[in-house]
Amino acid sequence: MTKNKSVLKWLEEMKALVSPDQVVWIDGSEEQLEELRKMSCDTGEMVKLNQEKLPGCYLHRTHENDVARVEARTFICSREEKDAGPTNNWKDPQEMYELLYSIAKDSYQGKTMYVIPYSMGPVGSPFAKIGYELTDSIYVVLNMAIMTRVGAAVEAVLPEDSDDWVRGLHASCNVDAEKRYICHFPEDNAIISVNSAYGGNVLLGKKCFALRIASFLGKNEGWMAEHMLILGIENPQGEIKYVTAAFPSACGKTNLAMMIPPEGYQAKGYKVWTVGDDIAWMHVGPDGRLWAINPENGFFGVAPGTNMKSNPNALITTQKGTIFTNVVHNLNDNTVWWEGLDKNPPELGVDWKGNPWNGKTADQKGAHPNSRFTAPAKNCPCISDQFDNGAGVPISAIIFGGRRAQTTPLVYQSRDWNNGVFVGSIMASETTAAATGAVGVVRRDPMAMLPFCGYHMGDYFGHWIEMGEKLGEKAPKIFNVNWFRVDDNGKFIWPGFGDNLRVLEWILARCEGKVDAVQTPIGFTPNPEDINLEGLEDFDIETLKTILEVDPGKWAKEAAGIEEFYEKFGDRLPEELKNQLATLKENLK
Ligand code: OXD
Ligand code: MN
Repeated sequence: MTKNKSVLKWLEEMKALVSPDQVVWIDGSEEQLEELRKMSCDTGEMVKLNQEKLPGCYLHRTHENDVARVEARTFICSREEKDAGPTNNWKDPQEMYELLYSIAKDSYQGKTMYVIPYSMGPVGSPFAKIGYELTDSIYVVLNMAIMTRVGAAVEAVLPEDSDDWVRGLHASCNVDAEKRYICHFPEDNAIISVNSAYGGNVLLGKKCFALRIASFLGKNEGWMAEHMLILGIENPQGEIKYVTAAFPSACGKTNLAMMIPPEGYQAKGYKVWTVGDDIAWMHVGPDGRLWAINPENGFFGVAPGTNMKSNPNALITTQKGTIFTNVVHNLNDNTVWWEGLDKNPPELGVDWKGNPWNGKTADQKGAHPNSRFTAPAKNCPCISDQFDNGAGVPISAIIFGGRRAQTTPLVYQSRDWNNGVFVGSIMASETTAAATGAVGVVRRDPMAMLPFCGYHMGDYFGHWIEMGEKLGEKAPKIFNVNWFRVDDNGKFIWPGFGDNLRVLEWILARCEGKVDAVQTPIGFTPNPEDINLEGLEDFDIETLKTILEVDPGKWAKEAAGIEEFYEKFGDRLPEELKNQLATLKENLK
């Protein structure tokens, strides 16, 4: 238990507010966690799975109305409304404290308050930050113990008089969807989440702290908190280069982060190493380059669609010490199942709602589409040996991407940093009408941060530009990829998955100045012969050309869409980005 004065003072205030029967301090020991696992099985909160097949694994079901992040009920409570910006919901902090405190009041009566000291980033890293989460849920404690570093070791590195830590209060209350609020108070370093018990809303270290609060801290302190995977690519000479990549949710970030190189690449000695699958904190290092750490300690991945073909590394990662949420309980052997795991759904199953479910006859999905695994990063067969390095890894390239049936080529490189910021700011995904070949509705999601930026997005773009000025010549190169172009039948053209390494290879070759490229109105695209297609079946250079194409007509429409989107930001849109848009239009003439 800490001696930090501000922590203890806050704790007393929160205890007086929520009135727990007792307070338990999480020390991070295996004994304590094991005791909690037992207690949660006794109450039915979790189910212990087959320990021979899935050692240390458990199943949990959330309330039916509480299965995903709730963007409409997520608020940035900055003092001034204009500081939250046009892309966030805003409420006045005083009003919200009053409302949230009235909801949370006495809500721990008859319950235990768990105090979780946690570190985002390796404990003691100069880039790590500390948070305290108070929760009434053992499920939250056990998930936090996987997703973050928790316990006494964290407290040992927080000086007694430091106020540099994030306050997090979680109260499950009655999981009443009408009174559910996920609120951030950036100026107070505080998060309050009430009436939910679902991961993204209640594991406060993740989206709430590591993105929303941290993006605000990053702006003020001169670093960046981004919704990005971090990946190391080792070449046959044993050199490892690191890239980060931002994609909107459901574009395969975890798959890219854990990809398996194509056979030909494996034979030559290429390897891929995972540093992170969701969040990157990036700082200018002592050598002037950009260095990234993954602030998390586990993966909170979407289960459906994860299988030995799509992402074997992720599946293997979930085979021990994992908490599954809202998947199918396979009663045949007390294991789990989800759509897309294999073609053998259990006949004797329980669906995510807790009802008997026969996968052979059911006409409804057994696992919730947003069902999850919470798995320790150290289980991952391709986890990087730099994962725990508090200094992070140096970043050669930053990659943006989205799901676009047309318009956006397989890959292009921005002309320079500011052009790259523009490329990130116009990121978009289409709603997946792709299957029918129709072009879906475009949803802009700048840097994949739309739901996660804790302040005005116009200022966020400005912060990116400032970071580029700091980095100068040493700035990573910025690229955009699109694995999702479709043919006239709506079929994906690029094979994706491990073959994406072919594109990453070109990206690294560009970073090292090893290949030329074609100048287009939007940036540089590859000379088709510079993408290695060796070993690819049913895919030739002519097909490649079709997905490298930049159609000025489609881009003119895109520019009009960008202009409309940019209007939202008013005078907080940096001049540099206005100029970038003007240049794009000019280039398309
Ligand atoms: C996530 C998300 O859960 O981005 O990581 O939605
Ligand atoms: Mn995410």
